[in-house]
Amino acid sequence: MTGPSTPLVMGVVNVTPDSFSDGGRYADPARAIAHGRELLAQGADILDVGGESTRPGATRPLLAEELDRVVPVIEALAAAGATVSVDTMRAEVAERAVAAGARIVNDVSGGLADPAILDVVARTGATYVAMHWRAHSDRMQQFARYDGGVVAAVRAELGERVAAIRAAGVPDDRIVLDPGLGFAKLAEHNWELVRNLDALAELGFPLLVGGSRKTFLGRLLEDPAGEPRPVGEREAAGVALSALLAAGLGGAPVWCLRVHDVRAHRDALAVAAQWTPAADRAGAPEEGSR
Ligand code: PMM
Repeated sequence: MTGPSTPLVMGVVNVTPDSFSDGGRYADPARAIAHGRELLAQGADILDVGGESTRPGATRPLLAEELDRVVPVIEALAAAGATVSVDTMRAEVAERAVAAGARIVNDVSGGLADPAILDVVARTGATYVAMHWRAHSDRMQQFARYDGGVVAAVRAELGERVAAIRAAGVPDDRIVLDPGLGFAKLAEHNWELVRNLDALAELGFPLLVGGSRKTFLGRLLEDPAGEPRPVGEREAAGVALSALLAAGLGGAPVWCLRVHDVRAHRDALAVAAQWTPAADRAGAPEEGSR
């Protein structure tokens, strides 16, 4: 998989009662399907369907709950022609999701939570997104310590995940890596990572970045009393981040951006694309036009 010059846009479809970013708005499958269709119409390249909230402090759903949430939504969106990704840490959910039409398994634990997920990925031929992760969300912030520097640690730990993923039989051209913004990270760790994506790109895989609406943006925009900007009011900062990453300011190309408001981020990418070579630019003028 080679990175295009403009990143792909992955639209988030959280089928959860408690996600921090969209707090249960699409918990009902019918509403989640309608939301997914809307994101497709806004220009999403991939729809990421998840049934487990990973917001800091979240507790895990039962396996049966997670399956009930995601399988009907994946079936409907894949049937509507979407490229669907399943956001899960569980092998069984990954297996059922691929059977329902998902082509990408997005595992925020990079195979650490349920190592059998790697066998499912190898067997089914799915593309695998391995995110940097240290612990489940109820205790992950205890692990936000990086004595030798966050970039070196994330790079080394993702490198270990790549070894495990390869050992399970997943070919390199189906592996994508993700720095895991907000997962066992303090605000400054996230900024350090987005400024140094070149170090992660050196591992040799496409990169996916998910910064949309996260706490580090809320902290950046905190009010004079030190209160973080509420989650629903962080979109503009996330859009700015997407534009800067798409323009290459992360130090390496980004293959895909995981976002909530697809239309706003698409607009940002259209602006950033004005700095890429004309041949790669969507909407580049035909020869002779002015
Ligand atoms: N973040 C969340 C969930 N899934 N998957 C990947 N690959 N990368 C991320 O950064 C990521 C993810 C948490 O955000 P949400 O609650 O808004 O979905």
